[in-house]
Amino acid sequence: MSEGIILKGVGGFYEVLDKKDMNSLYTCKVRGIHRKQGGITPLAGDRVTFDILDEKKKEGHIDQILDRRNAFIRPPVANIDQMAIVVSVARPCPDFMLVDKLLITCISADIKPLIIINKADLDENKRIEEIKAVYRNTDFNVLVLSKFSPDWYEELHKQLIGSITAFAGQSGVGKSTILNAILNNWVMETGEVSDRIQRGKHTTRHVQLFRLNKGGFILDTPGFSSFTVENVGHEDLQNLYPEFAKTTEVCRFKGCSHTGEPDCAVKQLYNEGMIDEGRYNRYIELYKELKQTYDNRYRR
Ligand SMILES: Nc1nc2c(ncn2[C@@H]2O[C@H](COP(=O)(O)OP(=O)(O)O)[C@@H](O)[C@H]2O)c(=O)[nH]1
Ligand SMILES: [Mg+2]
Ligand SMILES: [Zn+2]
Repeated sequence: MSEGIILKGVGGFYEVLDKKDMNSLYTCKVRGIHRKQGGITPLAGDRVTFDILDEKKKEGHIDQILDRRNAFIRPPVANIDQMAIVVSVARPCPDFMLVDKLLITCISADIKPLIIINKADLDENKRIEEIKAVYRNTDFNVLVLSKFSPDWYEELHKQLIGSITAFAGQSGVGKSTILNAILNNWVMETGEVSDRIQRGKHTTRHVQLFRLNKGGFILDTPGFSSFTVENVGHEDLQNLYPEFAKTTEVCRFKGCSHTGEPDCAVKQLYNEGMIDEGRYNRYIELYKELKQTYDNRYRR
C-alpha cells in the first residue's frame, strides 16, 4: 500500500502523486471507498492510501481517504493550509467585504491567510498603505507584488514552500498572472499524465494542485463560496476577528455582540483606533445578516 496526494480528479479518475517518489504519478479509480467511508467523494488535496495495480501503466486504485484538515465544495478541494487572498491597488479596486469573508473562511477552517496587494505599479495615492492599514492589528501576513517587479515573486515563493496554498480573490486582480510567474520558476514536473485523465472533461470549476520543486502545492480557484450560517453562527463571528481579542477589558454585558451595547470593550478598542473603521462596520453588517438568517430560520 502506498500513500499519496490527489492533484486532480476528472470523471472518476484521480491523479495521485506518490509520497515516497514525487516523480511518480498514478491514475487511480476508487474502489470500495464509498461503502467504507460513507460515500465521501475524494477531492484534490486529499491524502490517500492507494494500491498500485500496474506499475508500467501507472495505474492504481485509491483505498482510503486520510483525515482531512478541511474540505470545500466550491472549489472542490481539501487540506488547504494557506489562502493567498489577492487584491489589487486599482483595476479593480479592492472589494473589502469579499476579503473579510475570505478571512472568516480561513480562520474558521484553520487556514493561514496571506493577503497579497497586487498591481503595486498602479499605486498613485498611497493606496498600498491604506490597504495595509485595514489589517494593521490582525497579524495577517501582507505581501506587495507587481508583474513589473518579477524579483518580488521570490518572497512569495518562500512563503509557499511546504504548504498547500489556494489563490482566491476577485476576478481581474492578477491571480493567474501570479500563479504563472510561480509556475514558470518553481514548478516541478510530475511525470506523464495518462490518456484517460487527459481525455477527461475540463470545466471551470475543476481544480488542480501544482507541486513546487522545493515542496508545497499551489492552486488557482474560481472563488470560494462564502461562509453561511451553517458553518458560522452570528454569535461566533466575533471570534473570527483577531483584532477584537486584543483588549484586556471586558464588555459590560455577558454575550456582548459588540454591535452597539453600552460599555463594549471592542467598541472602545475601535474608538482608540485599534480596529479599522471599515472592518468594524462590515463586521456589524455581517453580524446583522447572519442573525437575520438565523432568526428567520428558527422563528416559529
Ligand atoms: N498593471 C498591472 N497589471 C497586472 C498585474 N498583474 C496582472 N495584471 C493584469 O491584470 C489583468 C487580469 O489578470 P489575471 O491574472 O487574468 O487576473 P485573475 O482574473 O485574477 O486571474 C491582466 O490584463 C493582467 O495582465 C500587475 O501587477 N500590474
Ligand atoms: Mg484567472
Ligand atoms: Zn462588546
